[in-house]
Amino acid sequence: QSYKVAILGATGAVGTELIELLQSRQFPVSELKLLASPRSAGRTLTFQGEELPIEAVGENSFANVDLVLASAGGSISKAWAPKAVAAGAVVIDNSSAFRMDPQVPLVVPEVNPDAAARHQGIIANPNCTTILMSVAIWPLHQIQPIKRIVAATYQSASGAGARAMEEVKTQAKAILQGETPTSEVFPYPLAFNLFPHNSKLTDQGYCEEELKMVHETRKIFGAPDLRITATCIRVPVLRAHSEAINLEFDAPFDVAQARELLSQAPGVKLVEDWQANYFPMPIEASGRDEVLVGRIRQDLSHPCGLELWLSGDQIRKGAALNAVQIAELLVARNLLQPAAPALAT
Ligand code: A2P
Ligand code: 11C
Repeated sequence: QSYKVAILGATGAVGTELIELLQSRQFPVSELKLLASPRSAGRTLTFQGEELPIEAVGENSFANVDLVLASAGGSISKAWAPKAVAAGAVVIDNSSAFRMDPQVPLVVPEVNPDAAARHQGIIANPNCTTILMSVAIWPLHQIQPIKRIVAATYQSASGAGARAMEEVKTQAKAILQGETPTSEVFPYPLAFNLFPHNSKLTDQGYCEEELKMVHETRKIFGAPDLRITATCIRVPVLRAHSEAINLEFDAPFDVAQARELLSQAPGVKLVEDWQANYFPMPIEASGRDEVLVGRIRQDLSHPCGLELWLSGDQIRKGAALNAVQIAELLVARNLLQPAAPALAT
């Protein structure tokens, strides 16, 4: 069986990766629809050697579509996902629009694949920093429940989209030519700089990105009381996020056991050469499917603490790959079925 698939946001950083992944992973596509804003209508993108037209998303875009992979931002998903579901499609949504909706499963296939079975038309793809952290720490949480997580992130430009990636390159060129860089996507120049994540600040003193790590991780892990705090920082890296993660358990976690577990964990690649001071780096994570994890060590300040460091491709596992893996899971478990009409509205 093969499926009629639509990509909403096909021209974006995640959208173009979705096209590549459907092709390289040989997802059973009978027809692919590329949807974006009216700005892109009429342009084409290549899929399986064929030039496909990009259409402006509209009322008729989802007729007979089985699966929508949406990555055009929260407001676009809010506007179009319910319509796609009403038209009989299953939507895997990469935006934050539905993630915390109790009716909507939030899925990382390595962690909570069974949650997908509860879908009522929409399945949410978590925030990229949350996905990367979840894949790396879930195998440890299985052995000994994590009590508290303290995370600091080093997030690439790609998290803010294709224009943001171009902006950093343009800024870097300007600076190297002795010019003053300008910023449009980001609030400040990112090239040769860094700043706290540019998402909205809440009155708790955390930005939305930091709170996503808190709430989404709890939902994915089914651990509503897990204590999590995060500091999210944007760094001048193009497409892979890195994270320094401190974990606290009820009892000491043996470092050798943690290393052994992570060397075999799905979606993880252990990258550690202590002699060479060689650990995960964003340039090596870029373009790879696995989350690179290393620098696993005992927390000197706490007998029950463990430290680790990771880098993962924000566009692939942090977004497009996770969404395609969810789609593959739906196919494998025969869950790519329209929602019951009563639930679809
Ligand atoms: P477009 O290229 O036509 O603007 P990124 O996250 O890399 O910035 O990409 C955002 C994606 O969302 C792009 O594919 C973009 O299409 C799409 N998009 C933005 N606004 C709309 C809209 N109003 N309707 C449909 N797609 C949109
Ligand atoms: C970033 N994680 O790196 C963000 C981008 O909730 O999906 C994606 C925001 C989201 O800026």
